[in-house]
Amino acid sequence: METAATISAFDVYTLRENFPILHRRLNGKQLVYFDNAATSQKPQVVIDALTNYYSNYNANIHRGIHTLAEEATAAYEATRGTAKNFINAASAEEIIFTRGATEGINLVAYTWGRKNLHEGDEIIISGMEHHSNIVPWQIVCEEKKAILKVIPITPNGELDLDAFKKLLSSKTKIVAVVHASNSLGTINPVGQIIDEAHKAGALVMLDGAQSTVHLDIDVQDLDCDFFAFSGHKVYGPTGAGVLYGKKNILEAMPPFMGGGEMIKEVTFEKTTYNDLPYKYEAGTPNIADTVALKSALDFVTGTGKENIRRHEDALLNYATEQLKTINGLTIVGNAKQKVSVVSFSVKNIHPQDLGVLLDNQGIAVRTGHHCTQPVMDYFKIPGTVRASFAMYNTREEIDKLVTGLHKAIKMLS
Ligand code: 7TS
Repeated sequence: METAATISAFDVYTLRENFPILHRRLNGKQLVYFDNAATSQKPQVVIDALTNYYSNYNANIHRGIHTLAEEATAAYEATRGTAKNFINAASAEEIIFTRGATEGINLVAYTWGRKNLHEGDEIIISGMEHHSNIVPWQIVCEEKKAILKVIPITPNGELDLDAFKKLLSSKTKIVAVVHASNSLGTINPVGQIIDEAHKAGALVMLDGAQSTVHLDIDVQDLDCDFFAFSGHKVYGPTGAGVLYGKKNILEAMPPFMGGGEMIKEVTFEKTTYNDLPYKYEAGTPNIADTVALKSALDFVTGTGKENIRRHEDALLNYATEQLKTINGLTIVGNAKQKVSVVSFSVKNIHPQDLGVLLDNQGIAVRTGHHCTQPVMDYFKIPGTVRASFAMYNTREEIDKLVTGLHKAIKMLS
């Protein structure tokens, strides 16, 4: 089987051979997997990395002097180096391993938030946040009597930047926004948001759960203070993710969880904490999945983010064009800049009914509010059908979606 490194030009059919699950058949039909925004499928190199770890060098890390422990530690730390390069952090100390984006955001809200927020301080989020970039801030606001402000969205699914500028003040302590929306596809103008927020003296946390797989990420160029992503949306295993934070900010924050590994010395009188990044990695971490995350990031880099982006943009444009030809179908989220996510609703048909009928035809989409209930409230809809495309999807699969939708709509009308 070819690996990404051996693929010279971007050939989607060759690339697909790296993903064994794409051979799966459902109800006699070949699987069409369009739920990539929820989680992407895994290339063989990632599956092999997991098997290899458990078959050959499973051991606990950072504490053993035996060979297996040294090998496991080296592999775990190699992922840190790869992740640092993948998002262009200034140093590996700024890469904290987490379970995913949700844990990264919670870590910042609980540690930075608890230390730095006071009564009357303000946090700005946006109207298109995933619940995991809303609820942690609500919890810390309640505890610290801080105030949550929300950047409104516009009918085409973009952020209202004029309204954002008006929300900013010396009371704003942090702006936490999604880089690319999981339910609308919108790529937010985060460079501008970061500039404005910094001018007002606020920090910026980016939720990179959807952007990391599609866009080039350079946290130094962006100048964001925190950036969180989940490995499982970047072709890696579940349960392994990254929180980036600027070193001086991470150093000044209190730890998240207490336990082994995050300490230097423990006595009953006083405990001193470990250096970065270990201060935020209490207990035995998710070694296997973190080790395999390196293979996923290398696979993406080997395939080439630019190649992937070009392919996914073409899929997005083709799908948008084709879907628009369906009577009664409305695309929800028409931002100028989008990642390859298309949400839509069909007049008088519940999204879930469409989802079930598409599944019967072997087509996996997500339906519902996509953990962005305020977005659905804004558009006054119960939910959408969402097709989200990955590097391995094809135009033929989009044709199947369109045919499948025609069939489903006929049955439901
Ligand atoms: N932020 C955004 C923008 C997301 O899309 C998601 C997951 C998260 C945060 C949370 O990521 P996790 O890996 O910690 O769970 N989004 C979705 C989705 O759109 N469908 O399923 C999960």
